[in-house]
Amino acid sequence: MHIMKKLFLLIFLPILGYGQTTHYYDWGYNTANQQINVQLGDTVEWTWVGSGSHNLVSTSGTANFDSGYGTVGKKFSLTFTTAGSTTYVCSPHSGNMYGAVNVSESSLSLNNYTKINHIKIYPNPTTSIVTIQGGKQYHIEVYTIQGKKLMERTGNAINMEHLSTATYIVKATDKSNNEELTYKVVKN
Ligand SMILES: [Cu+2]
Repeated sequence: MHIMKKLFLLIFLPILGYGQTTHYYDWGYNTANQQINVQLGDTVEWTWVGSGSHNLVSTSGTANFDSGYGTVGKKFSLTFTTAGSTTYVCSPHSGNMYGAVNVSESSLSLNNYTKINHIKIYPNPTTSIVTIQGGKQYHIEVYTIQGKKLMERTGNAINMEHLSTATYIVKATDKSNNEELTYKVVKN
């Protein structure tokens, strides 16, 4: 079963286009409140730095891990295949060595969402429907700021009426054109 699952991930994750980025972090006395945001399928690798002997153990959430103890130069890496957050600590130094890995299930790159588009979306803020200027047919997706996909449809407008008051990411793609527009939309 375990081998089948690994095989499945190896074969299908690339096809489905999940992120496969490796994120590198230090792990030592001065690593309080690490917040590591990754995409499903990404790997996080920690490297032990500084003095002391430390472990890295999950305390709650979707993943379960225990690196065992090590000293400077030790590495521990993990690929995250379930969406959600997992908190972790170094057992003897949980006051100043702790953090969370937040795994989002979408392929939305949160680094890109502030990029300025010359095509407008309106109205923004909105109370219901937002329209992308130009009348083209897009694949429109709405995400939370954390990258969780909430809705999608094809067209040049989408109705956000039932969503609660917050800021959302609206992504519009036109594959025929390699066009990808990303907006921050405020829902009132
Ligand atoms: Cu420690």
